[in-house]
Amino acid sequence: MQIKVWGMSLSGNCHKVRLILDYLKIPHEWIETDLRRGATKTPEFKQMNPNAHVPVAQLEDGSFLPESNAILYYLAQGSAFWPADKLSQARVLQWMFFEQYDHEPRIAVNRSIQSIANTMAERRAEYEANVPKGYRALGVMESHLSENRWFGAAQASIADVALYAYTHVADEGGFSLADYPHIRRWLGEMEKIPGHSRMRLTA
Ligand SMILES: N[C@@H](CCC(=O)N[C@@H](CS)C(=O)NCC(=O)O)C(=O)O
Repeated sequence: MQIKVWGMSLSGNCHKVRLILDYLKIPHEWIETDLRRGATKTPEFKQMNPNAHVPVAQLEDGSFLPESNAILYYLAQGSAFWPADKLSQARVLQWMFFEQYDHEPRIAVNRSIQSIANTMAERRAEYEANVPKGYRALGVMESHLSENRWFGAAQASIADVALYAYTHVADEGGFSLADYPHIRRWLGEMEKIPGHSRMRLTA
């Protein structure tokens, strides 16, 4: 069967999946799922992902796979976005774990508070605590990119896709990239990949 993806177009975790599908021209059905309307909290949705998060992919065999970076890994097998040698594979995973632990919880959460869920009034303390932590993660990326063209491998990989998702809209969470020229250079290179798209707040 054709791959199906339940995703919200405003979510960077979901946009990662859209990017790899489009880069690799993988036929799929996208089922727009708006978590702000409770779409991830229904019993039917929790049958697919008991953790009640998008994205979720339904694979060729009918089974369900949640977690954006696991979906990237599955879809990129056999393509240039998953390197062949063991050390590069480990480096790609290194940056994907960094993305989920150090980057996304700051950059994506502040974007949600400021621009998606609009919960600044209730969550200002959390937002402010995330500011230095988010800039710290951006600093780690900037330092890496001052000496490397890509994250993890000699060419664009799923580590770049994972990190692109929320970095290119960091301003929507109040993070300025003005002092991060290497990150801006890398974002520009990502945007040249055939099939590329940016997220839009109005999606
Ligand atoms: N680690 C997960 C995180 C997924 C996640 O946080 N999804 C959010 C949207 S970006 C969600 O579905 N939240 C549901 C909710 O808050 O009700 C992944 O990378 O897929």
